[in-house]
Amino acid sequence: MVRRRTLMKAAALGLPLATLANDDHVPALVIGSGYGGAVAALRLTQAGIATVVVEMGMAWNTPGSDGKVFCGMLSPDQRSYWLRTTTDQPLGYFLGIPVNKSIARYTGVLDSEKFPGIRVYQGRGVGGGSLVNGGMAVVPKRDYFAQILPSVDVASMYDTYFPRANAALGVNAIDPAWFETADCYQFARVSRDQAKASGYATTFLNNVYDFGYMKQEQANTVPRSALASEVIYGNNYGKRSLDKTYLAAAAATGRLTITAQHAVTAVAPAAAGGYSVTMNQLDTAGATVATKTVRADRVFFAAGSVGTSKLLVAMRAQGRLPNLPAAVGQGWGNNGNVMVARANHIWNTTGALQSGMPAMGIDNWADPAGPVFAEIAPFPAGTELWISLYLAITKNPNRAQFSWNSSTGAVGLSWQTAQNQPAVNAAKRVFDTINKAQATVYRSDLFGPNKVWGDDLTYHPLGGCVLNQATDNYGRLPGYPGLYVVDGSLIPGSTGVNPFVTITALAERNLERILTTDI
Ligand code: FAE
Repeated sequence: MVRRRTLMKAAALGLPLATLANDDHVPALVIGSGYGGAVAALRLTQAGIATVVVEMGMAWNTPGSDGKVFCGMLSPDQRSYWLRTTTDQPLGYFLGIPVNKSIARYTGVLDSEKFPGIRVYQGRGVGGGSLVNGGMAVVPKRDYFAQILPSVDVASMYDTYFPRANAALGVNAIDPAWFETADCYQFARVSRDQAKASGYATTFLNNVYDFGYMKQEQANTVPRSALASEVIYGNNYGKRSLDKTYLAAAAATGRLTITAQHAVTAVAPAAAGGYSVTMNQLDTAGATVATKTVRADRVFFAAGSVGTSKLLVAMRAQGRLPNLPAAVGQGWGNNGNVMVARANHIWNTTGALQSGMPAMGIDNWADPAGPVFAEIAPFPAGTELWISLYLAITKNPNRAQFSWNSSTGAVGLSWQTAQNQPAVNAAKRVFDTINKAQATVYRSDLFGPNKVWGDDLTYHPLGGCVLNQATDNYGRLPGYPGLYVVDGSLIPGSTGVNPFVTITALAERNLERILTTDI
């Protein structure tokens, strides 16, 4: 079992960190510590099952030489990116000039994983995407959820599992009166007023960032985080990331251990029963310092849409899990993500101070000619730029597949940038209308020289191991009792809103069933 001394030492720091040793045997092993993994960790440990979460990224609990755990967005250092020597900002240009900078290669918190047709941004560390995301906690539209996951009972999701997820995630609503006066949301008010004047409705977005803390930031009574341009490289304060919610609650049961900086490379049936799980222990430069194999009675795949899909496709191709269904690796999508920015008139100032946490979206989802749900995104550069930025979520029907490439020994993703054209078309309808009504133009200098659309990146990878296709209706992998998928790979490429509440609620539903019938 897990070495007790290490465990106790680390527990004093808050997280029950412990390093697995070769040949350890564990009842339940969870691969990855994002939303799906954190739900599995909490519900398994609450049910009395000792659970080990294996996470390839770091436990972000130690301040750097600047006294902070995470680096700021305006001064990225090695902590910002996963194993890169230059930053890869979503907006990589300004006035058409590249703005990325050199950094030391390090196991940083944000991964920009490059496939031929798309860059997929993902969190790396204990807490997964919750460490780097915008915190927007949005329940999908009920009729759209019913369309994308027809095998799931919709009433139980909306009556039980979405509320359960929101409560455990610590979701809170912004005070609308404060929103109207806060300097840090001037950018959102400008975009809202322009949307309204162009015939579009807007809606407040809930968040897991503590809006009470943000009010104090605005009042200058606490150290700033969202108001200090912190978001995609981590928040030093204010954010209820999973290490403070689900994982902390799992730790409180006394049955959780977390093995950080270990990347799982193989899962296969073990002769002695259960599954053998092989992993590489990584140093902060990403080098393997040890390889270990442990045995687990049950394995929960929670490495995210890309991580889980890559691992399962490789295991099938390598003959370690040869009977996985053909649907494993299929049905991947980018949630229709596309980014765009508009240039405002000189009198429409968006504010030098902008909260890193978005709080409002333009809701044009009901438009049958091109549904769009566009988050009004901050551009927290610390100076007035007159820019209105948006992340549009659209109903792009295109999907891609993961497949094993025997010559490179790696798993590839077939997505082509051109497959994102339906997303661009839908977003263009909305923002052309706003530009026309406002007599404004697009910024064409931020995503590349003369490039209006940020169409080659996504923050919302979904699918690859779709519920009721690649798994049964609760995430069980057919033919392999004791193997489960619990993360965003279950969702077929689209959820119409920012995805983590959907991922969390679906994991809650599936874990409840798995615990009552399998364990
Ligand atoms: P995820 O959270 O990605 O966790 C997977 C974990 O597994 C990661 O910690 C990996 O390091 C780890 N892992 C991967 N492979 C391995 C391996 N082989 N061995 C061990 N560990 C491994 O998966 N969503 C919203 O709803 N609202 C937002 O405001 C929002 N903003 C975002 C902003 C950014 C910059 C990004 C990148 C994402 C954003 N998202 C947002 C998306 C959201 O974070 C994402 O859908 C979830 O984190 C996905 O949850 P999963 O559990 O699927």
